[in-house]
Amino acid sequence: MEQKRVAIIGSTGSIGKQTLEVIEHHKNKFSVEVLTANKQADLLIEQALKFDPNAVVIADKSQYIKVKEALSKTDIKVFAGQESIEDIVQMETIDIVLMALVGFAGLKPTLKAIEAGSPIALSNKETLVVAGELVTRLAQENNVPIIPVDSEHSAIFQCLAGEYYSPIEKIILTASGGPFRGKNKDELKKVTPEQALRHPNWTMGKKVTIDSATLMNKGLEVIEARWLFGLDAKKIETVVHPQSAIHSFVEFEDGSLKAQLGLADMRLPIQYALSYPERLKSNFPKFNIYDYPSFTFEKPDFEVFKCLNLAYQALEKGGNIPTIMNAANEIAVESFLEGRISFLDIAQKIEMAMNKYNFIAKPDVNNYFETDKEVREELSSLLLKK
Ligand code: MN3
Repeated sequence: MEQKRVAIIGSTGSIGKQTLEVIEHHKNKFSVEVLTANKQADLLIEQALKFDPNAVVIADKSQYIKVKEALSKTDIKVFAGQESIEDIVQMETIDIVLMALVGFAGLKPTLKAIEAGSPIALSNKETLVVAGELVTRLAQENNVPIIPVDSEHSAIFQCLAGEYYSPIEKIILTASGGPFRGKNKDELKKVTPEQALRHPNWTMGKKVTIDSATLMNKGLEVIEARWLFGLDAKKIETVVHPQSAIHSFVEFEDGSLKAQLGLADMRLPIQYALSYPERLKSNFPKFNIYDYPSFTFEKPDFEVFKCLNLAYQALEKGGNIPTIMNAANEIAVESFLEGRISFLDIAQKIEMAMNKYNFIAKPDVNNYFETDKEVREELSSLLLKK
């Protein structure tokens, strides 16, 4: 494998940092071409000095001078602003873009990277949730591979290697169940953000950790899978598997079931997405089957964890409904973290939004952005601190 030049969009977040760990382990295979950060200028500077990229972007313009000065003794180019992230993904020297932004913010740079023809290792699931039809169609037209980083989708992607002509009966996405597995509605009424942030198996950013507690994360992943693998919603199931050892299953029409197993360590799917179609030797801790004397499986509780249900409904209705659902979820999660709404309110706010805003059956690119903006602005003024 020739050395790949990697652009990490969102390098100071959880996935971005783990991507740099992978690259550090495989310096002969990968080099860092671009790093971008939203606000964390100090960490961006530290990463830039260590990995010597061609260019960095700090989205927060007020920190441009700070970054520029800190890197003045290097030949690293420094840019600022959201627009610069959209421009930089089109740089010709990029071999693969690792898209690690969180939320709707990932959509525009992903569309720009597709336009430029860069392969994309996609960690940002919301991009496919809000505009999956558009993103996958453009990727196909531009011949751009989208390689999943999300562990469940990476598992399915790995199970499908070499199965190009094999008809799929269904895929089964595994879910850990989060910190509130087995709880009823009464018990969930008063849970705090601190409790919701205590995920049993995975260490992740705040947004996805809360999404895991509500099971919205699994709902988003169902929609993500629909677009990545071109499957009907009826062929996408979810199962609660508290050990988080099996990262997902594919069942073929002949009845054969394939699964991918590994530790709950995002560095493995990140590395696979970067090295695909090759596999690289890894120095990270490895899975030991004797640490897992039993695997258990439970049906998810769609009544208590209503968000999962809402996601299936959004997928079925299609159009801009998933966009509405996603925007409402992002604001509701933020509001819950601010202590302004309760845990169970999250699903309620999302459901209200899904019923309230105008349905557009066949959205164009502007409709997606307008829908997101409308929902986000209105709910922010209602649910967030001023
Ligand atoms: Mn996942």
